[in-house]
Amino acid sequence: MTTERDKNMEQNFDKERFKEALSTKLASYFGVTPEEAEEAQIYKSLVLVVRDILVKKRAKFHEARKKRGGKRVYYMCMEFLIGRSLKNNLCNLGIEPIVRETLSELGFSLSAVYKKEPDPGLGNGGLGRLAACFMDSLTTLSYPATGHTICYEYGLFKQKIIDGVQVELPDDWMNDGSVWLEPRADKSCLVRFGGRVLESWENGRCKIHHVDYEEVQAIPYDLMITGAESEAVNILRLWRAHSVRTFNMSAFTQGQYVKAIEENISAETISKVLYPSDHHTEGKMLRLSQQYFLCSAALQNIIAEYLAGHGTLADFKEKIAIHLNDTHPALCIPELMRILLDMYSYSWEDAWDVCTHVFSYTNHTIMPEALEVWNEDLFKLKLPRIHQIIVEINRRYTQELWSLYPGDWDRISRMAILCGGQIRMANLSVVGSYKVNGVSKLHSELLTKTVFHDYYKKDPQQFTNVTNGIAHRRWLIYANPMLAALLDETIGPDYRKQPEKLSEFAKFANDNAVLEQLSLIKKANKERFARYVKEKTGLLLNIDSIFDVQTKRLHEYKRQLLNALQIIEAYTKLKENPTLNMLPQTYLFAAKAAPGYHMAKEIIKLIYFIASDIEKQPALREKIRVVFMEDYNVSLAEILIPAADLSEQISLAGKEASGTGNMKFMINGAVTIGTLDGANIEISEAVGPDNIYIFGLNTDEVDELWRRGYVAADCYNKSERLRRAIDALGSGFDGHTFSELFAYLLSGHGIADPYMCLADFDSYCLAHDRALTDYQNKNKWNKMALHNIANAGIFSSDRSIEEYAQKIWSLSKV
Ligand code: 26V
Repeated sequence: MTTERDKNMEQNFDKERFKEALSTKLASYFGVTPEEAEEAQIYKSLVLVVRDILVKKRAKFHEARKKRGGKRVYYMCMEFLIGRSLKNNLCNLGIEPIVRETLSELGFSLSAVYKKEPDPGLGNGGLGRLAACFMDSLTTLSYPATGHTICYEYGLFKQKIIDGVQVELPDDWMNDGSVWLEPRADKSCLVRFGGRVLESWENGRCKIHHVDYEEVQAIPYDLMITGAESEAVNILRLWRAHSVRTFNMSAFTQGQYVKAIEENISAETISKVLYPSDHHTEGKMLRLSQQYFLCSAALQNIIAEYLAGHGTLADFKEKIAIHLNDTHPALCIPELMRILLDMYSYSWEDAWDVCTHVFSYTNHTIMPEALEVWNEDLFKLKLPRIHQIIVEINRRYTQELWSLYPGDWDRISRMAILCGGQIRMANLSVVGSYKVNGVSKLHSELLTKTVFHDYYKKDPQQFTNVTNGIAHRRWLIYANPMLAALLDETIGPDYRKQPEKLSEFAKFANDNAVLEQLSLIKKANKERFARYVKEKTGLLLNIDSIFDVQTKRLHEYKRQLLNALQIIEAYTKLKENPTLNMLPQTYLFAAKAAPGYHMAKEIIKLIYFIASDIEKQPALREKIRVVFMEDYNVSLAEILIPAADLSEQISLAGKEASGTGNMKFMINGAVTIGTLDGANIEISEAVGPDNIYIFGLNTDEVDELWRRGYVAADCYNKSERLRRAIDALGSGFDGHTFSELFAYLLSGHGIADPYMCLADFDSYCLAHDRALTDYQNKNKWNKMALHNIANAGIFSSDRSIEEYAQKIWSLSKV
């Protein structure tokens, strides 16, 4: 029987015990006493102490889960943008105050120790961050879940801006980041590439022999995931590729030292680096190798674990859910088929029945350039057995389609997995999954009307929506502790685990003391951010200006260019009339561009030189200022988002599947200026039209305008404000002209202004004007902020996960 003491080990965590545990780690790993230790040693030893707590907790959770039996979920994703772990874990465990006090007695500041942790960039943006938020909620809610991903040696590049040009530097996060990881060599397995497939008949059955392949060893590294005030500890399993060829001693002894090492290199490249261009597939074979590497290693591991616990695969499909986060892990489907057919002698029908009861799939974009396809000939060379299986899945599926839609070749070829020498991963994912979902109401609806329309017609029940969410503990409670304290004080702490209770904050909409508090908190967060900016860039921000923020990946469809045009217009007007009485405005940007994305880099350059132009005019920069923050990542987001007054969510309607930054800003009391796109629509419904600035075309209007024939020049000719902004591109900023962007917007190579910045410009400016006017009415603005916070509960990933558990995975809590 577990005693009260065992039950919650961290509750018995006191200063003395902590000091002792920390000293032991410092002594055994670094040979120093706390007095002699350096900050970096404190950081690493503290991580080791936390890990010890988690290992014990994990063991208990594991036992409870085993005893209960039931279903578990595996969340498959090529990216988990987890952010730093130390603070999150200390807060989740409720031991942050003790750690802070003890360290302070030893002469260390916990905040400084936090900064020693690298921020692992194991994802590009929204998709990877969503996966991380989901692991947080799954664990907090005590669902048995395991994440599988790749342990990239180099995460997303570090960004420097030099003279307006983005320069990419390697993100070597493992050096100080790997202390969190537990290598599990005991669970390693082999993944096969290349070779040939031979068939032979034995006892009336076809046997498959894969020969001449190359093997790569997959070694998992486990990261323990905590939940808030939760007994659960789940695992994120990160796979690293190693060469199985042992060091070539004979080459070495023959003096070919370098050759002996070179032989080990190729296998390891598989987990070397994260591909940095989201929304654009390049069809690179290394990316395909990464995908198969993850799928094969994870599935071998899932099956081995299952057999260890159950002895047989009999109930596998009742006990296991495997979720494909986008199409990137879609090879899990043919890989599970391969394992069941070739290793466990399943019939095709039985194996397919397992697959189609186990897999579910979330789509994250309908942008055509992000939909993955592989060249079939190259695919076949790299993965011959998997290719055979896909051919057979496709053959059977198209046969079924033929009987449903005899003679309808167009439809059948649209729905086929193989077509024109290409393998279509989205089609594979839909065909192999029992449920498919989009990530916001609008996006899920668009899926059934466009890319997946044929499948939707065939089986409407297969499609559903689960609107994205964010880990509100990380993004509100830990990132904005003052706001959390105000909420605790006003509505009590229940919202921490029941985010829908945030709605009780609406009761304080007319409480002037609370509104005043809210505005003081925003001010303090702006000050905190300004200190950070001062330290990083030397710039002194004006706290009394409105902080207007757009942070997200740099992409044409997200329209940072539209934002820039609006700023140019305001700036040009101010230059013409320097004494203009206007609300001081600070425009903050942070964004990484894919390294090969020329237009995105031009937009960064434009923002950079608008900023530097303004900096040179001390009188004007009191009124308008632009700052481009380098190297956007989770840690920067955590300090920048709480400081925002206005949240820019201005994608062209129909293009942003959901957005999750919009939710992070909202829950921190920023008001959104945005289009009717992705989850903005649901945000707008939640807060009501008076607490958001909606502008621009909606999806129907965008479609209609395309059909009629969109002519960007017409907008230019009609609007004086727009002309002023666009003409300024030609005259330039800080000595740099932007003729390419000018041409992009007005004449274009193919279509001018493909994301319709000009069509939405006037309406955007008007929305901005309204926001600036409202901001000057402090009481009104504070109320808007309050309503945004009070209505943000539904955008917690706790709600998303409850929906996945119910509607998709049929999962229950331990
Ligand atoms: C595609 C590729 C192509 C190959 C190279 C690496 C890579 C990485 C990611 C992607 C898929 C991008 C899809 C994506 O990130 N979608 C975003 O998902 C968010 C979470 O659902 C959502 O909030 C955003 O609106 C959506 O753009």
